[in-house]
Amino acid sequence: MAFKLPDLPYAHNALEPHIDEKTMQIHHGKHHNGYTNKLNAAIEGSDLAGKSIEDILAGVSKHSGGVRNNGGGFYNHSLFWSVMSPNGGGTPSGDLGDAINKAFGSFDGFKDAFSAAAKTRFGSGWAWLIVKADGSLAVTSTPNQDNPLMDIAEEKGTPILGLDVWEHAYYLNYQNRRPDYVGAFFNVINWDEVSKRFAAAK
Ligand code: MN3
Repeated sequence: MAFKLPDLPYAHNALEPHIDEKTMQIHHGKHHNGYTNKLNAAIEGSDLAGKSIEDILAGVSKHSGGVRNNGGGFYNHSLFWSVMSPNGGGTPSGDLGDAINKAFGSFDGFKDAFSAAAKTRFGSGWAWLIVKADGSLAVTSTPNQDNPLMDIAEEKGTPILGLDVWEHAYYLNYQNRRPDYVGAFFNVINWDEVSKRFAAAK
């Protein structure tokens, strides 16, 4: 069973003005689609065909660069679309809000840590909010299409929020102004979805 490009859960223009329609069309229809097709090609006929993407990523050090890059690209973007919403923004409440306050002192403490991770990731990569093995939260970042599920990750955990800081994610609208894109992302974060992922990961 091959991996399938997930549909966007909203229209391409739904996240405007924070993320523009053209970027979403290319990002989902070209980039994410490309990772999906290349992942399928990389695992076709191998013992990875039929495994879950999480299982593949957990043992990625044993696989080819194509599996690492495209498996990461497939997983990361699938998560990314789901943690954004045109009705997003604000602050998380409930268990997730409490866990963020415990880990970072306050929501602003979290926002500062996550923004710093996104802005200082050199070149292409991702910023993450992860649930560690002990159930606590941490902010981390990874290069390229790596992610914290991979056995090669410096800091491992279950990602519940991710921000793509590859230039293809923001260049049309923000050019070199990555910090503006990172700031705008907070207006579209789908905290209901992040809370669900937190509950499932604990
Ligand atoms: Mn991308």
